[in-house]
Amino acid sequence: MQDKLTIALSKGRILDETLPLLAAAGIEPGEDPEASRKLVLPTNDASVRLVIVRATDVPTYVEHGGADMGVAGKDVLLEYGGQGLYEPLDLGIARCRLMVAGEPGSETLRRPRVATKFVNIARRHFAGQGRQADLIKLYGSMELAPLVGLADLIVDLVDTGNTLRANGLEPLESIADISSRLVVNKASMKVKHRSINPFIGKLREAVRATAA
Ligand code: PRT
Ligand code: MG
Repeated sequence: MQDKLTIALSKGRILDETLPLLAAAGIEPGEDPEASRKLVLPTNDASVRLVIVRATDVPTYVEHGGADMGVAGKDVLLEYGGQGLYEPLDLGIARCRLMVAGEPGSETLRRPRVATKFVNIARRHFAGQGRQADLIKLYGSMELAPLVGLADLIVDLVDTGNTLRANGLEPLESIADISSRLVVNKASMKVKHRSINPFIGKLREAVRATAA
């Protein structure tokens, strides 16, 4: 018997870049997930369905069994933390860097105020340097914070650097290289390994073919 598999994805760049890999692994949604308002999407494989969740909710769904598998940015996984998930495959998509940024000269401040949505990552980063920092949690538009005096530095994702430049900010330090990962629920990995292992194998092949 075929195991039923639920895969959690988020709209936007992760969905855009995951769909071609899923297609190469033989899985295609019945309708365009980006256009659809449905949160549960059947696929051409009757045993596989996609669920659409917020990017930051993917680890929660997968850890607690709302989905067997999911695709999440390494940034989201580092911030989420914990040992509750398997992370068997780097999909090599949605690449960017987690960086400390600010106005030129801000790197030397003794006790910077740091605005970020990645408070756990930022706390670990500054603590690891033995540096004091006051963290300010934001949910978006981190680049604005230094411009209005809310913070001295930000910790944010940087791809082309255009957003930083457009706001007079500079990348100051790199924290981590980011790409999206396949994550798997630990119980599913045991109970449904007959379906999940071949699926991971096909995805791995698709990633390899894309990289080549
Ligand atoms: O949008 P929502 O709040 O629902 O969730 P989200 O913002 O987490 O989702 P989404 O789709 O924006 O990002 C999903 C994942 O894509 C992230 O978790 C990262 O792993 C990855 N990713 C890759 C990026 C970027 N590149 C990226 N450039 N996520 C965000 N950005 C943003 C960045 O925050 C900054 O505002 O793009 C801006 C910088 O881009 P450049 O090119 O101007 O440097
Ligand atoms: Mg976003």
